[in-house]
Amino acid sequence: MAFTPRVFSGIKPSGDLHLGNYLGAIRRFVPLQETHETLYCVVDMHAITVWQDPEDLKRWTYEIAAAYIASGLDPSKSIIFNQSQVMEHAELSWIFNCVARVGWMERMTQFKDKSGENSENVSLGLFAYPSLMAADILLYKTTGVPVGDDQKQHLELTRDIAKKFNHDFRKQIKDLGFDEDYFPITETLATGPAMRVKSLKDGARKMSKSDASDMSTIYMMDDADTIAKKIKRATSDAAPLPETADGLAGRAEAENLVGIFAALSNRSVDDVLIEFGGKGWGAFKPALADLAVSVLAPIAGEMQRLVGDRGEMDRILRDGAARARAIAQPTMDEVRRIVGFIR
Ligand code: AQP
Repeated sequence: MAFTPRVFSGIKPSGDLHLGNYLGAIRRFVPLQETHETLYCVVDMHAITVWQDPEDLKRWTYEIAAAYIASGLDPSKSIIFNQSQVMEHAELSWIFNCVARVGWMERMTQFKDKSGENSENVSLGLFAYPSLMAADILLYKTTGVPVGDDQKQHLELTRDIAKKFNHDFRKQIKDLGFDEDYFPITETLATGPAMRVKSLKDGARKMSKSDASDMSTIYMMDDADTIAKKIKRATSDAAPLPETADGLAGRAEAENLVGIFAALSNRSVDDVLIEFGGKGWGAFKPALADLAVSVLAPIAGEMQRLVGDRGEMDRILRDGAARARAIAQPTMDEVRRIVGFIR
């Protein structure tokens, strides 16, 4: 059976959005709305796998939806919604909890990273997180997901769940009139080079919402002075910039800053180094700050406007949820029949 080319992705409202979320995720979502059916979700149910203050959760949910729209997602083309408004995510995730094996979850490196030494004491939801992610994706029979490297293992697990479901319920799926698989085997979508933005203070760590230091992270809603100050104080090294990308090897912080410049200006790293090779940080950092402000300031301005208009944001999220439900509900009706639930 041919599946409709459909894209799903989401961001957790677990902190203020940053440049990594923009370059690594949101910006890559935009062109896909021209070629695919697209669903972009604010995954609030994922966010609460670790403690979230309820007021912050709401604020960040609006902020992400606003960032999607301010960055170019069009609510009349893309379905923009928050996960908890479509309860079928939770229901399918429970069924997947009963399909997936504990050993599969135990192998997830992100769980090990996030739980650290404390794995007995984290929420059960954090452990089952990949099962909810599989439900997010498969509820819409998503064919492609634009994920970064950090999510590849979770996507692999989504495929394992789809394969096991398709296999375990082969007879019921056939009885329902499906010749082959019920769920697609979702692919990673290539959307150009995936930029991993690193902390401004440590080129070995990714820029993250939950970083304790504000100076490590450029937030999408930082003002121009704050962006300039953070870039000025970003960790760099004493050497001038090299002439080519090869010369960045072993210079993680330099590689990060040049990579950010290249991504923000849609140029290759080599091209950026043709301009800046041989120059010092005193020349490069102000140019990077100006560039970052020129890209982020208009988006931040539009985000401010949108988050200030709760009525409009609620309308967009409710409309998105209704359109998401229109796809999700027929799927869940079939899934219930496949597993043998009486309705
Ligand atoms: N530093 C980054 N560089 C590139 N892409 C990034 N993403 C996150 N950080 C970077 C991408 O943003 C999307 C949303 O991710 P998420 O909200 O589900 O959570 P995350 O990846 O765990 O992001 P954070 O910011 O690090 O959140 P916390 O601190 O709460 O865990 C994903 O597509 C991700 O690849």
